[in-house]
Amino acid sequence: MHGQPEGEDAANSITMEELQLAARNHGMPLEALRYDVTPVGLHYLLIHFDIPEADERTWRLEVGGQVRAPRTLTMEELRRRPAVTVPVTMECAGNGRARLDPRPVSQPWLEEAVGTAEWTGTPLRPLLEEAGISPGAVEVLFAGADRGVQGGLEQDYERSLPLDEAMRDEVLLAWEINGRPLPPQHGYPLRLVVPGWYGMTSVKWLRGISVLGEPFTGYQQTGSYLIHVSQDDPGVPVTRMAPRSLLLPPGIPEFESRERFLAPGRHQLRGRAWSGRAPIAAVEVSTDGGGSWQPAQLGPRQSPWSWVGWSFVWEATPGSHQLCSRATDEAGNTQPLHPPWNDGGYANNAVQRVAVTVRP
Ligand SMILES: Nc1nc2c(c(=O)[nH]1)N[C@H]1C(S)=C(S)[C@@H](COP(=O)(O)O)O[C@H]1N2
Ligand SMILES: [Mo]
Repeated sequence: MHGQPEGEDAANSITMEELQLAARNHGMPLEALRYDVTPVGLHYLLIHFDIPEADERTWRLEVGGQVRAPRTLTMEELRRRPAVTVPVTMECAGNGRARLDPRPVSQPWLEEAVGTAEWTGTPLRPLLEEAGISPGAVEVLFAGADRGVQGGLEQDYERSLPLDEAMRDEVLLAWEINGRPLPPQHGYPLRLVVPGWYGMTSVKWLRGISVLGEPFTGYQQTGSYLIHVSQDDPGVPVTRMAPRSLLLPPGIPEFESRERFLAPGRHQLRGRAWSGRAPIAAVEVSTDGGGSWQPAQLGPRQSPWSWVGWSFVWEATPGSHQLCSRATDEAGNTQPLHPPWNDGGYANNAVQRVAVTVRP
């Protein structure tokens, strides 16, 4: 569970613990929304414990559990398997957490915990098929080589997927990002990539895959990543990304407030939109804080798993404006104007608000 800041300043003051997390992990600067594929150093980063020591020459991936033929693979053996490269938009489930009131204490993301990378790796499914999944298997567990204490429990970072989700064609064991070996912070030498799901599913520093006959009950599955709206709520697991759109902030920023300044006249507003639940159907833009909405133009789709670009022509008039964008996916999911609260601060896809002053 996550704590909550107490007292009058709770809504505004960041705690030292939140600052420590924010200084280790970082978001994607929103101006990087201009790139179809996020340059590696600008992709967001979330690491629960420490980056583990790893050497690809001695790295081993253990595949076992409820399978006929358990095996151990070296990186060389993995690289000899068929490889694919897929652009995937990944977002942290805690994105938007710091906008909630009261604010759950954890990594205090605003809306920048996202990035799109081209991952190269081998599909997981054939590997599981070769291992021979036993009848009665229900989940697949993925273990990282990083270890720490969270919620009072010492643990390896481990997450599971239902068997049918793990067997989807797009699930990859990846060793490259944007055409280069994974850097230490993104999971070197091997990570799982589960397109469409929030980031916690894509286990980094992957050292073990275990087929389970019972659902996994470890901390990152049952003590975390559940949407609870009250104390007695058993909670709903966090799974696929809710639709979200972001606006590339126009003009120039003020250093501290990040408020934008821009000249009057015609401006092309640009941004990105994604959903892990269904393709993006529409993006709308508001220049009055969500009072009225107009359709944006959608750009070409790069891959079913990556964001789409959008644009909108704005005739900016002098004065103060609040720019917002709102995405809707083909399943009819859309972004709320105000964030729905939950105690872990997950999946807050409320519309972004960008304050702009238009002046000559
Ligand atoms: N082993 C391990 N895998 C992990 C994590 C972690 O702390 N340890 N963090 C998860 C979370 S919460 C997110 S959002 C993504 C972030 O991936 P990135 O840092 O490559 O962007 O990795 C996931 N995989
Ligand atoms: Mo995350």
